[in-house]
Amino acid sequence: MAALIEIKVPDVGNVADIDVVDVLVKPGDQIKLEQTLAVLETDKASMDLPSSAAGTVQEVFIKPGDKVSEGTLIATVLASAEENSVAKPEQPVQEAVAPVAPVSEPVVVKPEPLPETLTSSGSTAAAHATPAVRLFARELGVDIHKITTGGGRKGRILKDDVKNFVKKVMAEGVTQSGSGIPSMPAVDFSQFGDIEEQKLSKIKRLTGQNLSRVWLNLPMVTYHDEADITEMEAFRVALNAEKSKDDVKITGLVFIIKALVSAMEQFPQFNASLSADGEKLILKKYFNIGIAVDTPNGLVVPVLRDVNRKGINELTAELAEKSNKARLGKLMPADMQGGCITISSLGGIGGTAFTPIVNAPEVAILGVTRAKMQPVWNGKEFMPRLMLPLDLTYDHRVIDGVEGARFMAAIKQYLGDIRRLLL
Ligand code: CAO
Repeated sequence: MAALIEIKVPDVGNVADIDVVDVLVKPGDQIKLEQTLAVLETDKASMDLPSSAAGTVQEVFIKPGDKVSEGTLIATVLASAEENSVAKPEQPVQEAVAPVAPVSEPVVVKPEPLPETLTSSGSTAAAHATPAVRLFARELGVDIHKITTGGGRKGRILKDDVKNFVKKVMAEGVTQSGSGIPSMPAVDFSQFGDIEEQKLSKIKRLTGQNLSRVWLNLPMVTYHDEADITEMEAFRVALNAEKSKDDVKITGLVFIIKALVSAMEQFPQFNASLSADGEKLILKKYFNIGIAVDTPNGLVVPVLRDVNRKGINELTAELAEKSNKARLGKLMPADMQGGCITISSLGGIGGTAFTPIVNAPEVAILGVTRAKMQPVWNGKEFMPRLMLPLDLTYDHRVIDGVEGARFMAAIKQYLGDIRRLLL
């Protein structure tokens, strides 16, 4: 005698609105006892929902994307007495509650041969995993076929298996130029106290992406030194004293820009970019300097063009104009293109040193922090000298450590005696 059995979501421990990620049966399917009907997912675990009856599926009441809770009707199954040991055929319609197996707990990681890479096993066979898990693997750049056995029912590959696979490969140090790096886990900070969410500005998001790309692709070294700018500062103060109160004041940054360009003329490999295939150095015959400007919306880098052909006053006016435009959000894309080296100056704020990140495809960036009067030994006595901390980060594929030190020595020499900028 046949009986129609309703299969519902059982007690899943106070969790409501569980996502249905996959439904594996349709009306007319012959199913066995314990066969998986659907895959459910909470933010903590994914669960196979096995059938508590064998027979023919009559109707399915859920689809991927639905949310279910305890007691939600999953399907009806027409079960014969012979096929069923669990169902009670004497009852014409029976309410059967399917046990839910939390397949991700405990996570069973089966030993597997050491993979050469995360991707590309060459296999085209369908992996034993739900579409959601396959998508998750694809997003991480993992070829799911490389995961030979999963911790789920009948070896089904689960999200945790993919995560563990990535962790294992990363631990072995097998990466492909940064691809497949696992993303940071999402943390619900509200469990620790009050929080507020703030959307990042577009500039911040794009800058963040670019900085991460540079960080992952460039082997960078930062070299620190100090320049004696005592005389330069006296000259700057004297120049500003000649200006009327409406004139734009000259800051030390303009001298640093000139000194940097003179050093670039002396060391052409700093005014260069590596070709995309890494085979050639492209040397530039123009001298454009990017200036990192702090704005309410984030960091932008306007470019001062042909600095080698401009004097201190012209550069002062241009720096003021471009940094004002930057703060008002009025820079055009062309204002920010074609830079050769960037300067990031925090000198107006403070600091003793930092490690700026190269604005690739440039090969170096000069960081500046606050100048400070210091006692400097001249061989006979300590003299008060105004010392300017400088930080040079360079792409080590292009610049050797010695070249970096020589380049910095040249900048120091120009700043130490600005008459040399005329030579
Ligand atoms: N040592 C001591 N004083 C310094 C100094 C230094 N290295 N650099 C600047 N100052 C002084 C200036 O002389 C000026 O003094 P007064 O107010 O007495 O005239 C004051 O600090 C403010 O200078 P400034 O910052 O307005 O001008 P600037 O030409 O030095 O810099 C700009 C212009 C646009 C670079 C700067 O305003 C700015 O935005 N800096 C932030 C850069 C940034 O965000 N970098 C990113 C870091 S992370 O990648």
